[in-house]
Order: sequence, then C-alpha cells, then structure tokens
Amino acid sequence: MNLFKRILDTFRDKPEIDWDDFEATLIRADLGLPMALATTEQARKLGTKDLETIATHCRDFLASHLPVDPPLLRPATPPPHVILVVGVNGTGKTTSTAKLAAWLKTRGRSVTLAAADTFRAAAIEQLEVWAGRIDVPMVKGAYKADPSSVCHDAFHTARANGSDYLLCDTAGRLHNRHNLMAELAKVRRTMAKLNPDAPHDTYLVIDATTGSNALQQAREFHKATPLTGLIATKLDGSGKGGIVVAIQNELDLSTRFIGSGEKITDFAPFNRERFVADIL
Ligand SMILES: Nc1nc2c(ncn2[C@@H]2O[C@H](COP(=O)(O)OP(=O)(O)O)[C@@H](O)[C@H]2O)c(=O)[nH]1
Ligand SMILES: [Mg+2]
Repeated sequence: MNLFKRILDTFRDKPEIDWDDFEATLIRADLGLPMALATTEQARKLGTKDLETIATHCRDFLASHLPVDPPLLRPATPPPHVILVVGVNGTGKTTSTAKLAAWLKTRGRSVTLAAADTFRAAAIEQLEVWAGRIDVPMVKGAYKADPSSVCHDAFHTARANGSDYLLCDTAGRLHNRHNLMAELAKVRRTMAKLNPDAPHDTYLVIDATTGSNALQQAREFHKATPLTGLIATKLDGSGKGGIVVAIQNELDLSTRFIGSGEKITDFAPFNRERFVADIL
C-alpha cells in the first residue's frame, strides 16, 4: 500500500488531525527526520482538514525533493564503460548487476560481467548462473582471489571482446568495514590505471525495506568511496520508498534504478512520476 493511502486511512475517521501523529507516520515511512518535519509543516500550513487536499499537497512537496529522472546511460569512449556495484551483503548487488546487464543488453549494448565478490564461492556461482541465463560473458577468479585482479582481467576481456560495459559485482561483507573500503579503493586504483576515467560509475545498492539502516549505509559508503548513484531494491509492494527521498535530501545522492522483484525484468530506471504514483 502506498504511503499516502496509509496516511489517509489512519486519519480518516478522526475529527482533528493530530500533527504529532502525522509526523510520526512520516518518520515511520523512512522519510528521515528533516523531511518528515518539513512535510508536516507544509501540511499544517494549509489550514485544512481535508485529507485528500493534504495528501496531494504532501505528495507534490515530496516529489519536488526526489531526484530528477536520470539521463539515459551512455557508454563512455573508449569502451568499456566500467560500473562498480557496491553495498552490504543481501541488499541485492548480484541480482541488480545481472538485471542491469540484461537491461543494457535488450537496449543493444554489449556487456561483460566481473565476479569480484570472491569472498564467497556461492557468490561467484550465483553471478555465473545469471550470466548463463542472460548470455553475457563473465570473468571470475579463484575463490578468495584478489577482487582487483579479477576486475583487471575482466577489463582486458571486455576490451578484447568490444563490450560497451563492464559491470563489476563486488563483495559486501560487514564484519570488517575498514577492509571492505580498502578493497574497494584498490579496485578503483586498478581500474584507473587501465583508464583514468574508470570506474565511470559506482552504484550503491540499498534494500529499501531496511529504512534507516539503508540511510546509514549510504552515509558510510558515500564518505569512503565516490558514488555516482543508487540502486534501490525490494520496492515491490512494500510501500517503503521514503528512504529514496531521505537519501536524496541528506546526501544529494540520486536513485538511478529501481528493483521491484526477484525476476530479471523487475528492474527499471528511476522515474519520478511512476515513483510518486506507485510508492507515495
Ligand atoms: N523482492 C525482491 N527481492 C530482491 C530484489 N533484489 C534482490 N532480491 C533478493 O534479495 C536476495 C539477496 O540478493 P543478492 O543479489 O544475492 O544480494 P547481494 O548479497 O547484495 O549480492 C536474493 O534472494 C534476491 O533474489 C528485489 O528488487 N525485490
Ligand atoms: Mg552478491
């Protein structure tokens, strides 16, 4: 159920709107404290009890704080355009990497994948299964191999086979955040030696259902490694899109793609109008 449908249901039969309650509902919807406060203030200023009017106004207000629709992804020259996919475990990195590869492929772009999450053997196999299904080449290293050497090899493979894009699925283990960030920095340095513009993009994957955890992850990654965008996953049916607004507002980090299910096609570029209609 989307956010404002929920709010309308909560306040429908009440004679007065309890604005503290209204604000709490927005905070629970992961909009973040500053946005929840600002939105409540906007609603209160309207001086009406008409819920439809309030909902429409709030929705428009939030929409104006959403990222603008991203420009279409264009492959860099010389190829490959390198995209690092980063984030903590379980957010949907591997799935999103495969989805993005399939999305690019249906648009006539050629893609090579790098299985740079060498920390778990299962992670390599998982990407390999996807690569087979969508029929794109994948480069892998041995289990526990250095991720930057996998990305290095994959870059050469992508260049040799003329791929427009190289998508690198990275590890996201949590137990040692410092090592993870150092590993990402090494991958970046390795790529920059191959092409000073690479990586051209670094997308942070967040699980939209995890609310303030996702915001915290965005803060940490944003500090540690330059991000160019966000992939927000698990937006299927949860109505939990508030985090996209909160991250945009606090970090000025735009959502580029949306994951809305486990199927390879449950993936689309961020579209403000659709987001407002479906989620808010
Ligand atoms: N419902 C739903 N599940 C997703 C979505 N994206 C990924 N998943 C599931 O989340 C789980 C973890 O995904 P995975 O790609 O392995 O995460 P990683 O650890 O970050 O690489 C898997 O079961 C995926 O099928 C999504 O958009 N919606
Ligand atoms: Mg993975």
